Amino acid sequence: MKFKKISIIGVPMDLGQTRRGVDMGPSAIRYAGIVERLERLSYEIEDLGDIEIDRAERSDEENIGNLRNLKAVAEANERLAAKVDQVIQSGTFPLVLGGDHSIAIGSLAGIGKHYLNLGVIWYDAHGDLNTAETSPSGNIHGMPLAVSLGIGDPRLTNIANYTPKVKPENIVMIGARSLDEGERKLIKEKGIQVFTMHEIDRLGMAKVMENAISYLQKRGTDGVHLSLDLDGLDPHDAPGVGTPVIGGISYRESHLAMEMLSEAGMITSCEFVEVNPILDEKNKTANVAVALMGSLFGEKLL
Ligand code: 4U7
Ligand code: MN
Ligand code: MN
Ligand code: MN
Repeated sequence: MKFKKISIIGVPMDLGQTRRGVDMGPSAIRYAGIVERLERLSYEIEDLGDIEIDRAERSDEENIGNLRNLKAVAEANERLAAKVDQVIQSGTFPLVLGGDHSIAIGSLAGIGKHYLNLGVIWYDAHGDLNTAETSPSGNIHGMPLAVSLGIGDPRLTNIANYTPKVKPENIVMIGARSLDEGERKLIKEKGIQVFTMHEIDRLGMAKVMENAISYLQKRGTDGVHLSLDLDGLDPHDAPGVGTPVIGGISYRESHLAMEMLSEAGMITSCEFVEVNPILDEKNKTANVAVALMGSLFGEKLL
């Protein structure tokens, strides 16, 4: 890792979906000891606190078309983009803690302008490639990857005043096992590289990560953002998520994936999202998130 300093940004966002409690994700991850864990790896850690979210009780008027809480989600993502931009400008590593996955819109908006050829690893049970037209739920946490490709409502795609934030051929999805019809279509149309659970079962995680890493290296990426949705893991290992899907990636496999990314030294920003302590078992999911961050930032047993 070429960074000495890590800046933590909490995003207590729950407006991208309908389950309460995911706004407490950043607190749960801090409580699980993220700062101490990374300090032990001799990074300098700066906790920038939380991005402000408009907490007014929501009514149906906040839903614009099929986009739930559009205005509040867009505003928070503008603030997050500005904060991430500032962190990268100061030369430190942005570590974003969610919050629901709609916050990837703001993270990528802040990151994208700093790279000519940004890569993205989307570690998730879902594709997050819906638009207002294809979404079965209207939940913006199911749309951030499409938005970052420039596909969707301009009030989301134009955050930070440019679009797109990433090219489809620079995206690698890992762990997918629940895709909607519109998402499948987009994956095929755009040629997005996907390692579904089938490939993980068939090849094993070591081979999948080797392939994922060499794919992004061959693409000539000058930075790689890791967007890790805890529901990419199996609900047995990460029960505290709003949209669990059985048959997921194990804790061990995830651990290995993070170690391989650490060895490759390619990750330049990341976010860990969808931790919901209300749905969790004794903060297990936040503890798993912190353990994975430990591995990603270079923790070794010996
Ligand atoms: B997450 C879903 F329909 N695809 O769009 C949708 F299955 O950030 C789920 O990955 C989205 O947790 C899950 O609502 C979003 C649904
Ligand atoms: Mn998901
Ligand atoms: Mn997601
Ligand atoms: Mn989810």
